[in-house]
Amino acid sequence: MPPTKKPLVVVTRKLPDVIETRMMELFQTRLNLDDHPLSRAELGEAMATADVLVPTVTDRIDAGLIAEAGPQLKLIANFGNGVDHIDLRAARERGIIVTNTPGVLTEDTADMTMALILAVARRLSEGERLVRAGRWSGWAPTIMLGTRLTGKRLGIIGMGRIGQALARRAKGFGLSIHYHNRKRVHPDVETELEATYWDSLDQMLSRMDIVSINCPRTPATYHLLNARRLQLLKPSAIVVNTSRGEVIDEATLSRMLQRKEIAGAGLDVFEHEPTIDPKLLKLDNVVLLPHLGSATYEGRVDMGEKVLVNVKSFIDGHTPPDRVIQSDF
Ligand code: 8YV
Repeated sequence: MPPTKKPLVVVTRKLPDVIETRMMELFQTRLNLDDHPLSRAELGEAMATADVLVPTVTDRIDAGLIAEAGPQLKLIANFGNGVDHIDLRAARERGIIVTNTPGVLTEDTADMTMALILAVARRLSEGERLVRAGRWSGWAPTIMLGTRLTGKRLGIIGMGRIGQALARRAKGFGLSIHYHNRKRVHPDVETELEATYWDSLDQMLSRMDIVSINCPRTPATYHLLNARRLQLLKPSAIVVNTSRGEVIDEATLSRMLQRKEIAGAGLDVFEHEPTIDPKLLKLDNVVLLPHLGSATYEGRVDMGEKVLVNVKSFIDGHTPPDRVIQSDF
């Protein structure tokens, strides 16, 4: 009997070596060795030939691309938690299963969110720039004063895994925890986190010292912080985003930061990555990171292992554990 052909798995970006090695042992795998972001044409070719596509956040898989998929493509096993770059409806209509990598980047992303809160409140990047530029003329009682965290109110938008992990950390820094979520979390979680639930996002926004975006980007959360809502914030407020840029109206946020209508922002994600509103680049009261929320070695390996399990279980004829189900979008 001729050996059965192994399914072709196409991976769009460079993954940790240990994951790529295992991937090649298990499947017929096409890697992206030089790690360039795939063009639309390259993605189309991948969709036309792959049995399984392993994309990342840098691949926009819209309805047009899904229409170009060959009949053999049955699984899109995303390397990443957020699946907003994939048209889930088009995938479902075409009978393609989509999986993601939940749970393994919670702690890393919560760490980065806390780091951004501290960095903005205590002016870390600004101070570092001052020292490196050779402009520090010595200690003085009133230079570069920041804002104390203890006793302030943190409003978390999206109290899922990452929101809760952030709340645990923030409590340790003496912040009081407030949140807005589609659904109120279990009373035991509220008790543990001493968290106050706000049914009205508008009312919460106007009372917070720090606001952190931790909800996924879905059609319902696009520009959730629009101009009207941003104007509800106190002028002393700090906004932090480690979710997706599209949840905030970036142009309005930049303008308000420039005019000091909002005190500061810590942004790890942007509306048009990797392009950033040029106004933001000129501001001292913002800390800007290149989408590093889950960027730890351990996190990337864990994400890769999740992808391997999803692909393997699918190929073996089982339902992959991290199937993104319809109610998720
Ligand atoms: C990932 C993320 O780095 O998983 C996510 O949703 O935002 C990031 O932490 C990226 O999306 C990988 O595709």
